[in-house]
Amino acid sequence: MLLWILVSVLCIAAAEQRGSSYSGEYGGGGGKRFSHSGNQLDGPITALRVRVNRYYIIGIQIRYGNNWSEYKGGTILGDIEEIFLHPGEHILQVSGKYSTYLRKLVFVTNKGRTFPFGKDYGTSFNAVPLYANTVLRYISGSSGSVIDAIGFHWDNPSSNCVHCKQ
Ligand code: MMA
Repeated sequence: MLLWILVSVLCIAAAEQRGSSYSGEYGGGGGKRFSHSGNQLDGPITALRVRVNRYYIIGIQIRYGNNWSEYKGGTILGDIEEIFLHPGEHILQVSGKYSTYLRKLVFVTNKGRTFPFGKDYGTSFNAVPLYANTVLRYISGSSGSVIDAIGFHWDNPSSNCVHCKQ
């Protein structure tokens, strides 16, 4: 009986922790691969920088906790747009468009805010987490002189930095 209770509790705990899912990859096959999987240890996503021109999402940089990721993409074309999230604000959905390269990104948060970047051109995608109460934790993709492709990794929200000294 005791063992049965223990097994049930462990199963419930495991089920509640389940949360990882992946959406993507959206875009073309060019560029060099990148992944921010290590950056998620710096904390939740707190800000975005997206470089856009009239055709493409040229580049992207994401702030995890207090640390900016490396910038990926082209460094010449376009204008950088920067968005800071509010404390406790998380990205719950990313839609967009691609045609050979990434053309448009629209980030939607749990505070009801929507941040669109780029151009309405190409094939649409709509990326959301598979499990309830999970959020965007990091991105991966391919880049060269623009962002060629992007994928979204969802998981339980992280509230702090795992590998920093607090
Ligand atoms: C570079 C190279 C390609 C990539 C494009 C667009 C100009 O070529 O890295 O592989 O597809 O940039 O990012």
